[in-house]
Amino acid sequence: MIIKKAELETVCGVTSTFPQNDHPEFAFAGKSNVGKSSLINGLLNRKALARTSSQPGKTQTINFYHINDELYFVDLPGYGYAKVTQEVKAKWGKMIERYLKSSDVLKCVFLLVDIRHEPSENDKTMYEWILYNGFHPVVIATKLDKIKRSQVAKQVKLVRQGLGMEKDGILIPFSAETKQGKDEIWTLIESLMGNAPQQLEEAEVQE
Ligand SMILES: Nc1nc2c(ncn2[C@@H]2O[C@H](COP(=O)(O)OP(=O)(O)O)[C@@H](O)[C@H]2O)c(=O)[nH]1
Ligand SMILES: [Mg+2]
Repeated sequence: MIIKKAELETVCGVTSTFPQNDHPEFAFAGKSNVGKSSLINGLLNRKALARTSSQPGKTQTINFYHINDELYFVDLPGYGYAKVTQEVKAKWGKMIERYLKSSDVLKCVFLLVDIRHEPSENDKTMYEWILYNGFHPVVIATKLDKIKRSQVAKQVKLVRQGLGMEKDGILIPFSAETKQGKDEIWTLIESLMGNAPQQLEEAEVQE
């Protein structure tokens, strides 16, 4: 996709009403510092549209980026940030759940995990939560440049097993440094843009 325009259109906090967008939405979830902002910037060829930070836990909002007046990237708040209270974590969780349940145009939820590590309990919970809300999570294993090529297959297996991924679940390794994985992610997004939302497809199957 050629990115002609990308702008932060809406920022939602815990008490906000979410926008009723007409264009397809693609959401990004993952723990703080996993590389979510770097992925969004990388996909959009921008250096700093989404804020990257070595201080995790700053993003406490759901940010809607409108791209080419055609689609949205939805940056969900990072979880697993140790320095916030249980109460704050619960509020973020509720906000994410409210979004997953309420969007009529959400096509796909990307779950980011660090390719170097075994997924955490929080990662597993998020994976199951996305499934529970009717979506098949697409896993992006970030920071691919930080491991040796010879380690990739082993780490991919560790992530797949750690999350308990479905057999046909999609996992794409990605590096914000080398941009490896970028074309694959865009191909997937473009293929889903014309589709009905997953939740609707499933509802139709049940009828
Ligand atoms: N080497 C490397 N560093 C990365 C990659 N992605 C993110 N980072 C670094 O990890 C830190 C957190 O990234 P950020 O995108 O802010 O994570 P977020 O909290 O999930 O939005 C920053 O210092 C980034 O430069 C990657 O693919 N490779
Ligand atoms: Mg971020």
